[in-house]
Amino acid sequence: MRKKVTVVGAGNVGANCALRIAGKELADVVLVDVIEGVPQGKGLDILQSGPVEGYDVDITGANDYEPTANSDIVVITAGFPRKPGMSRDDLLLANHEVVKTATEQAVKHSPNCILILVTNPLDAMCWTAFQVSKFSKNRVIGMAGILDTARFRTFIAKELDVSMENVTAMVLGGHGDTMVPLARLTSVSGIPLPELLDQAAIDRLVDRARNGGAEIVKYLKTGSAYYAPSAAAVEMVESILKDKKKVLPCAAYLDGEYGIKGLFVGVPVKLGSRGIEKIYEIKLNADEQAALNKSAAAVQELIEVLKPKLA
Ligand code: 2OP
Repeated sequence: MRKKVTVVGAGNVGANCALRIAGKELADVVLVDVIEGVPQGKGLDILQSGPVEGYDVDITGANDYEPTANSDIVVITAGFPRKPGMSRDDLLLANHEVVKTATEQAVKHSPNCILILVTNPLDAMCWTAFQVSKFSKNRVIGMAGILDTARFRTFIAKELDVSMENVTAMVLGGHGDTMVPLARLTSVSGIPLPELLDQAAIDRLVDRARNGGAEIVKYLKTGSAYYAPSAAAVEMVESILKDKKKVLPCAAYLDGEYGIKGLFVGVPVKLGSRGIEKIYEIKLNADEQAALNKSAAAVQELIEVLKPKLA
């Protein structure tokens, strides 16, 4: 039987997720949005690309969750995007309501699904979905680290004039200004980054990766990035559906790992058919742990605002 993925939110991120899932023939896709006609229209348009692109999956659009029943994965992208000058955290209360409703509905119709969150502020929205779904912690996962490392990898490849495919990178922490790119664990075909670039250059690239989302918002003016975010979310979908067990940086619920408890924060995880199958605890030096603690504290602040809303 074919796999089924629901994508909630038929905006730019959601539609591109649907397109990429179809392009890779990973699953049938149901695109859900509150705006009448938009998921149906985009769904049909993506479906009609099939004969040209050579994929054979079903794509449907809906304004309710009935057609999403028994999805294997639900990707939640719905929510308000940033405008220039806004931080991801400025979206907290509005997107909390969107994610709460989406989670309630998704879980009602697909009680056995795995939830992938994309909506910002990402780490806090994972917490909302986790509380509302009451799912086990391995089945609620946030997309951020793959995107943040993709940006870091891109900038490193450009700087060194090497293939992006050869650059692997590690970013920990929240998907925000306090994210923690780890140059020590970043390499080009195994060559540690600090052997290829001096500290000033590394700092410059770290800074650009950290502000990679804002850089694009500034250009677009009316919204945020969507090509790289959808590519990142679909890498997670693929690893889960094919049980590839890729080790990827994702937002995971920490229960004492890295000294952090009760929060979603970006860490390296193994993604397979059961969702998060392992959280890798890397030994951090004092500076790295301090930066991670600072990032976790920023996420905690948002959770404190949300807690009364779910009481
Ligand atoms: C970004 O970093 C939208 O959070 C997303 O571009």
